[in-house]
Amino acid sequence: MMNSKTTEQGHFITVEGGEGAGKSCNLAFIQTLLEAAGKRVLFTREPGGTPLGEAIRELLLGHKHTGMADDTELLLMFAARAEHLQRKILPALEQGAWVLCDRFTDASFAYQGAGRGIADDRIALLERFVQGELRPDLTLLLDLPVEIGMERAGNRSQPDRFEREEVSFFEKVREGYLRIAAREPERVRVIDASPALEVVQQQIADVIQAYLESHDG
Ligand code: Z5A
Repeated sequence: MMNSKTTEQGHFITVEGGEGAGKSCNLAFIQTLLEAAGKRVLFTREPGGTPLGEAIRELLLGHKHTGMADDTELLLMFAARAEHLQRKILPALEQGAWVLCDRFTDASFAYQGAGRGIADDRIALLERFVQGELRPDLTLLLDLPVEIGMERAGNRSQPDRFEREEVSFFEKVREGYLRIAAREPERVRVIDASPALEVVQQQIADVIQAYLESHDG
């Protein structure tokens, strides 16, 4: 699907990272860069992005179901994703928008796979079922040591169900993300998110600029 793109079809860009990696501030920066290049951008997020998806997000991140089984967590992520794809992402791409998404399926491999221990091939089964051949065109992975991320995120008054996990969980998530990046270096560009914001944003601007130059037609 996305790999045999026509000129009218949009582009699908995702941003990933561990706890406190700085996705929120950098997503706004990426949107600005794309819009300055004349692209029509649809910003969205996972889990969520649609009314039903946001309701599923509440179930996943809230504290009502703290003992949720790992498979349930994974299936809810993909249920929200199916809705998101059908109702929002695919129609936007078909209309030529640049979809900028805060997390996508790499997060399922990192959190439910590497973090919770669900085998990659089981996740890949759902990926194929829900997405077919669709994969992001470009993914920016904001990477930083877990302690720095936790320190940055630490000021939140109400940690969600994931943010209550141990350091060891987030170490596994980070390793999971880095394995994906090592496997798919063309798609997944690793950004060192540990220095000052302007240094991080310079790296991001370079990646976006290079992507725009190689895909503008
Ligand atoms: N999840 C999953 O398990 N499986 C899936 O398939 C999907 C998701 C799709 C919700 O995600 C949870 O869902 C997530 C994974 C799981 N759980 N966790 N953890 P989320 O993306 O909504 O939640 P989040 O990861 O906690 O994101 P966040 O709260 O938006 O954090 P962030 O965007 O990465 O960080 P930030 O708020 O931009 O920055 C944190 C602080 O650091 C803030 O005060 C900034 O001003 C500061 N900051 C940022 N950059 C810098 C630099 N460079 N220097 C100094 N300070 C900085």
